[in-house]
Parts: sequence; C-alpha cells; structure tokens
Amino acid sequence: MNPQKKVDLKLIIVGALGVGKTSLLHQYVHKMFHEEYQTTLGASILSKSITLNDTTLKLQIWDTGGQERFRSTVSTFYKGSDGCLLAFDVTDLESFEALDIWRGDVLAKIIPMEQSYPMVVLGNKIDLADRKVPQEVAQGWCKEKGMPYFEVSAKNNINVVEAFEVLASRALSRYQGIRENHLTDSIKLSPGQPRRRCC
Ligand SMILES: Nc1nc2c(ncn2[C@@H]2O[C@H](COP(=O)(O)OP(=O)(O)OP(=O)(O)O)[C@@H](O)[C@H]2O)c(=O)[nH]1
Ligand SMILES: [Mg+2]
Repeated sequence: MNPQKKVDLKLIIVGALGVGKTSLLHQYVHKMFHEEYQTTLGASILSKSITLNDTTLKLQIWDTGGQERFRSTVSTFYKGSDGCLLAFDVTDLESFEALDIWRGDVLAKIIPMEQSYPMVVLGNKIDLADRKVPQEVAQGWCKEKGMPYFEVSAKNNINVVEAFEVLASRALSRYQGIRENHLTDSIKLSPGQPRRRCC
C-alpha cells in the first residue's frame, strides 16, 4: 500500500475589521461560534488536517486582525502563503469596497507575484437581514478577477467548509505544480551544477 502523501500548506484570511474572519476560522476548525466580538490583535494561527484525494493536508491558517494600525504588520505574514481567503461582510458596503486594496496588499507580498496564486472570496453574515452588497455585484467583481465567490455565514455554518476546501484544493494544485517545475529544472541541470532547493 502506498503511504499517504503529506503536505503542509499555509493559508491566510484577510479583510476589514469585524467582517467575521476569526468567526469563520473558528467555525471551520472548532465548529463553534461566539456572538461576542474580540478583535484580533496582529495575527493568530489555527491548524486543521484534512484529506483530499490521496493527500493529507495540514492546513496552518493565519487569522489576521483587520485594524488599520496592524495593516503593515500583518502584511509581513502573507509571505510564503499558499493561498488566501478574502473576507467581507455583506451588510457592510465599505468592507466589500476595501477588498481590492486587501487583494493588492496580499499579491504584492507573493513572490513571484503570479496569476496562479489562489484566492477565494467570502461574503459573510448572510444570516442577517440588512444586506448592503447584492450577491450579483460581489459575484460580478469576483468573476472579473477570476476568483471563486462563496456566500457564507459563520454563525449558521453555511458554506464555510466548502469555501475553505476549495481554497485548500487550489493551493494544493499550485504547490504540486511548483514542485514539479522544480524537479524538472533540477533534472535539466548538468551533474556539476548545484540543485535548486525544492519547496
Ligand atoms: N450574524 C452574524 N454575525 C457574525 C458572523 N460572523 C461573525 N459575526 C460577528 O461579528 C463580530 C466580529 O466577528 P470576528 O470574527 O471577531 O471578526 P474579525 O473579522 O475577526 O474582526 P477583527 O479581528 O477585528 O478584524 C462578532 O460579534 C461575531 O459574533 C455571521 O456569520 N453572522
Ligand atoms: Mg479577528
């Protein structure tokens, strides 16, 4: 029997203050939701192992605080990430309008800055009645940028697992693509040349 392949992936969740990043992560990892709001200071990490096809993925998910004063600090955590969840609150138009800036901040830290870096957008709090961002508007923006869009609720656990696992699956494909390229490159090198470090 083939031993299961194991891959560690670093994912990040970013977005404006109070959109529900920590709640989404807690719902995904611990199946829990808290009504009381405790802002994230800087960043914190939660881990979860999942199996996709024949691969065990250890997801290390970095939860970042949305406060403006942490913006430059948290951006240092984006480096080396394998994928990103961009979150906004469907009842808060400003949090949706800010997505372009969050997206730009993340892409600026990805080396090399590339098209294939996986990002998934989460429109959270769909359980609330006072929606300000129509689904079609969010969907249209995500389509234009080539990112999957999920309408979610951390509170009612709607679409949370699906969104995280679509990102994990895309991050795994990218990781495997990078590995293959490195292996091909090192085979092409003549024996005397140093090998490139594999990821
Ligand atoms: N109704 C509803 N409330 C939610 C949902 N998700 C989060 N909340 C509430 O929104 C508030 C903020 O949630 P957090 O998860 O702390 O938000 P955050 O994005 O991590 O905030 P920062 O760390 O400050 O950037 C809390 O009071 C949560 O209970 C949701 O899906 N529905
Ligand atoms: Mg938080």
